Amino acid sequence: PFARTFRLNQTPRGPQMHPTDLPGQPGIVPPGAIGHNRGVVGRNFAFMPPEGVLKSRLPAWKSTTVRFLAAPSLGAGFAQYMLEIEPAGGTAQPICVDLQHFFYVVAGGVDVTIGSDPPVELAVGAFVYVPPGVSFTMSCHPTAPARIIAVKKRYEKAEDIATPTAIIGQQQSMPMTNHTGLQGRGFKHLLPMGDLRFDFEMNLMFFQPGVCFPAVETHIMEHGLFMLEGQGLYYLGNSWHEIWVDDFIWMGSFCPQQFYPTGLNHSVYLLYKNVNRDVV
Ligand code: UGY
Ligand code: MN
Repeated sequence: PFARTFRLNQTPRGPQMHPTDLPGQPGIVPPGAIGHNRGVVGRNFAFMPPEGVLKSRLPAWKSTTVRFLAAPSLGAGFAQYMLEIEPAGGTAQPICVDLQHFFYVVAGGVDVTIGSDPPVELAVGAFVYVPPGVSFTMSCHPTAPARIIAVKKRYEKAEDIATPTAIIGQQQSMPMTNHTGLQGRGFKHLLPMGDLRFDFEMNLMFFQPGVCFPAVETHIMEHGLFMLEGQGLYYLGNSWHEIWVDDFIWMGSFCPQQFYPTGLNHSVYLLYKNVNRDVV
C-alpha cells in the first residue's frame, strides 16, 4: 500500500521556505512523512534532513524560529541550530562568561554588534565569532528574512592561554587552501588554524564530484556538518546516507566517517570540529 500511495512532493520551495512550512496538498505525501525517512540517530552520530526538525521559539529571540540540530541531549558537546529570523527580528544577548558563539549567514542579511563596537552588516557567506564574556546583538535587515547557522559552545579555558578575541569575516574573500595535495579538494578555515586560544574550528570543505578523503576517518573530535551546496553519500559508523543541501549531521567522538560527493558540480559543507584541548 505504501508504494501505491507514496508520491514525491514536487512542490517548488523558495530559498527562505523550510520544508515543514510547505502547504499540505490532498493525496500528496511529502518526502519523509511515511517510511521514506533519511533521518537516523545512532549511538554516536545523527543524520537529520530538514523536514523533520521542528520549530522552537526562544524568549531571547524576537520574531525568530530556532531549529536545534545538535545539543547535549543528543550527546554533543556543543549546540548547533538554524535561526530563521523575520525582517526586523533578532536578539540582544547579555554577557555570558563561559559561552562562545559562531554565526554563518546562509541566506538574507543581518546587522551584528559585538560588545560596544559599531554594527557590522553581514551578507550571505559572512560569519562572526563572539568570544566568551562578550555581549552581542543581531538584527535581521527589514526587507527579507535571514537564515543563520549557529554554534554555541562552552569555552574550555587552557592554562596560560589567552581567551580569543572577536572575528568578523566573509568567506568569499578568504583563500582556498589544500593541505592534502589531493586534486579536487579545498578548505577555508574560517577561524585561525593552529591558534591554541580557540577550542573549535569552523571549516568550509569543498569537493569536486568523486573526490573523497584518503581514508575513512575515525578521530576523537566531534563534528557538526551543515550541507551548503551539492550532494553526495556520507558514511557514518557502518552505513551510507544520501546527503543533500540543508541536511545536518552530528558526528560524535570516534565515529567512522567518509564523504563521497556525487552530482555534476562541487559540494560544500560547513564543519564544526572541537580541537586544541587535552582529554580530561
Ligand atoms: O577535518 C576533518 O575532520 C574532516 N576531514 N572531516 C569530515 O569532513 N568529516
Ligand atoms: Mn573528520
